[in-house]
Amino acid sequence: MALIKTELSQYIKEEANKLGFSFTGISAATYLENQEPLLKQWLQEKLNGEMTYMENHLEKRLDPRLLVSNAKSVITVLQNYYPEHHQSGKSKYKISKYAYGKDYHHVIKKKLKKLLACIEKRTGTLQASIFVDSAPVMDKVWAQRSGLGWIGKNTCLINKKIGSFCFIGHIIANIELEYDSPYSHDFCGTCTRCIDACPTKAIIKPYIIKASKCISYLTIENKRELPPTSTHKLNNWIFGCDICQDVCPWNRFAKPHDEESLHPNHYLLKLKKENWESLNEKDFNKFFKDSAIKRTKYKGLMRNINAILKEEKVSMDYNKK
Ligand code: B12
Ligand code: SF4
Ligand code: SF4
Repeated sequence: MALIKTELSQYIKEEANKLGFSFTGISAATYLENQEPLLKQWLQEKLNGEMTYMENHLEKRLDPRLLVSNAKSVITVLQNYYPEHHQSGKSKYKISKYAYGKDYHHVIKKKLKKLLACIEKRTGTLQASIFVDSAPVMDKVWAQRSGLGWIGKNTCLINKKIGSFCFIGHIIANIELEYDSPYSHDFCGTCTRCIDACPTKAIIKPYIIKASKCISYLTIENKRELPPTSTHKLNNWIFGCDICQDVCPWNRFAKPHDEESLHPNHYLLKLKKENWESLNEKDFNKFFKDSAIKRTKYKGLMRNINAILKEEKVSMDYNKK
């Protein structure tokens, strides 16, 4: 039986590798006891802003066996999304790298479906589900538990070989497998670059983020007008923010991914500020049909652009005085 588990686990990792996932790790599906106080504290302090979905299904978020009955294993994959070509120049509004290509939820789900089909060829039909930021699952914690990296002071999962520009996905299944050891080292050391560089001071303490201050939250999750105290800190970011990852020394080793679907949207790298400002809803829907950028909807994206424009006008008027 032990040999079967070892062989099957090895096979899963090889198939995941063939599908282009960067790394795969496996953990026993158990209750995340040590996460309960941390998650509850984060919610109690209202660090989730208005993301009320984070308050729901706490038991499921902490225990994958409540998501998939008889779950025994969490198979976690990392997908590198560090792009070869970046937006560059001052004439650009900035989009975070995770949204350059097709919506990662669909891209990874499709690949995980193929992986599950491979596993089922070996095992027969399983009780299993695929998760890509689509359900109450603590993605980074599972990646850390299955040895794929550590959670840095910027709160991102960092893999020593590819850095933090990677997505996380899982298959939770009712098969027993061979489990990897949790990642026990934290390679942040005395570094505080991410904390120092964050323009909104959203990393309120090492490893703790106040989401409602984060540009990613403000420009994507937030449904209201941007708080006037934040708009001069956006630094041209109109969808997400990569600053605390761009400054991270562990991303110096990031290598471009080769996942076709995640290559930058044809229009994205070309668009200059004036093109973004004059974008109409029809073109937005056409250009970003398959993109994660759709999450803000046209209205949200224009709200972000207009907030930056308004801020620029105020500072120009001030300088004229
Ligand atoms: C909510 C959310 C956000 C929120 C809050 C961010 C956050 N850190 O939670 C906002 C909107 C701000 C956000 C932004 C981004 N997100 Co997001 N987000 C999520 C989501 C849905 C849940 C994360 C979560 O559980 N938060 C709850 C709190 C409690 O968790 P936490 O901050 O990780 O807190 C832990 C630490 O505080 C720690 N802790 C507490 N006290 C202490 C003390 C010590 C000493 C230590 C060591 C630890 C510690 O324990 C807590 C629980 O583990 C996940 C998907 C998922 N289902 O997991 C994606 C996810 C985390 N996001 C992702 C991405 C890509 C981003 C962005 C990079 C997007 C962008 N470019 O704009 C930014 C990064 C900003 C940042 N620095 O984190 C990826 C991250 C991949 C990776 N390599 O880490 C995920 C995993 C999605 C995915 N499946 O790929 N996100
Ligand atoms: S994503 Fe940007 S705003 Fe959010 S914590 Fe990182 S640097 Fe700060
Ligand atoms: S910038 Fe430094 S402190 Fe922040 S996550 Fe990277 S290594 Fe850790």
